[in-house]
Amino acid sequence: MPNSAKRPLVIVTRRLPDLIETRMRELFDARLNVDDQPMKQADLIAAVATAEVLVPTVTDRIDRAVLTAAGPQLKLIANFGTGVDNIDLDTARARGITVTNTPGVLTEDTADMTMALILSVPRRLAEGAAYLKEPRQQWTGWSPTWMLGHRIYGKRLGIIGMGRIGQAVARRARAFGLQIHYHNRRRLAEEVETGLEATYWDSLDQMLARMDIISVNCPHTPATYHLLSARRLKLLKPTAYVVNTARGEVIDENELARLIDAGAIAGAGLDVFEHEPAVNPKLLASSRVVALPHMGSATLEGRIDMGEKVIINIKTFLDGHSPPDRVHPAMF
Ligand code: 8YV
Repeated sequence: MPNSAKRPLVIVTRRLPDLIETRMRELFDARLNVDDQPMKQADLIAAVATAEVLVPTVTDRIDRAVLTAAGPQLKLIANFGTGVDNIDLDTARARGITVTNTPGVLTEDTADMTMALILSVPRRLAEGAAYLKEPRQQWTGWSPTWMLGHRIYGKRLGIIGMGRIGQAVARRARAFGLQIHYHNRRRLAEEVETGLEATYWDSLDQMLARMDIISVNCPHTPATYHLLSARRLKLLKPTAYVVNTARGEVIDENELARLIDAGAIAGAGLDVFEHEPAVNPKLLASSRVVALPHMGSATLEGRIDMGEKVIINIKTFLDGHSPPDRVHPAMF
């Protein structure tokens, strides 16, 4: 593109992989966040006053105040991420701003991390690893009754949210000998269900009461906020584990922490939290909780693929076409 041509102003709120930032600089008048400090609401409001395209992440709250402050030139929010619960979709639509996301490319990485947590918590992986590294502890050697966890083979896994990621978790879990159960807004097509050997539960309550491990894989929407409420968490067996790689808001985190503390739930593997970056101290203190700092899609390959998707969405949109990953509020 000749230097004299006016390139669209694209404001990116966080540092992205070098390869992606380089390409963005080539294609757009890209304003990048070299310090990678999360932007405050005031910074976002200032950004949308001039940006033609905004590229936010999960750490940016693109709420009504931000969207109302947007100038008429802001036409696209190309989210770097699949979840769009950070964006007020209704206000964006009302203001004629298109929203895109990055589905598909982080499915396998997130499913891997889910499987890692499903293995880690019942088998006490983090506890064992921390034990050896703790200088005050002195490992005296193998013992037949020490550090015993629980077998996952043959146990019942209940997946909440059987979209791309839920199904990828089911495929992995079957290979580990888990029985697959699921609850979803819509029942899967018969051939998909049969292929996964999955049992559908119309009633989430009934499924919860019978599972050994629960995996949360649904998006956070107004309908799924605290889907695992205090009442529902109490339906779980005291031997059950909860794994969440979706969004913290889907679980009543305080109640989960309280029930684990009280021995009413066996443990949890959590990659996401209700008030990130804050984490309930009870969860952090519990030896029965494996807590990760939102790492589900944190592979270099995944983040490059996400960046590629963002670029394709922006380019397609600016070329006057419907971007491939356009988000419609009704999808969530
Ligand atoms: C992303 C995620 O890293 O894409 C998502 O929905 O939860 C994460 O894995 C994050 O959202 C980036 O904005």
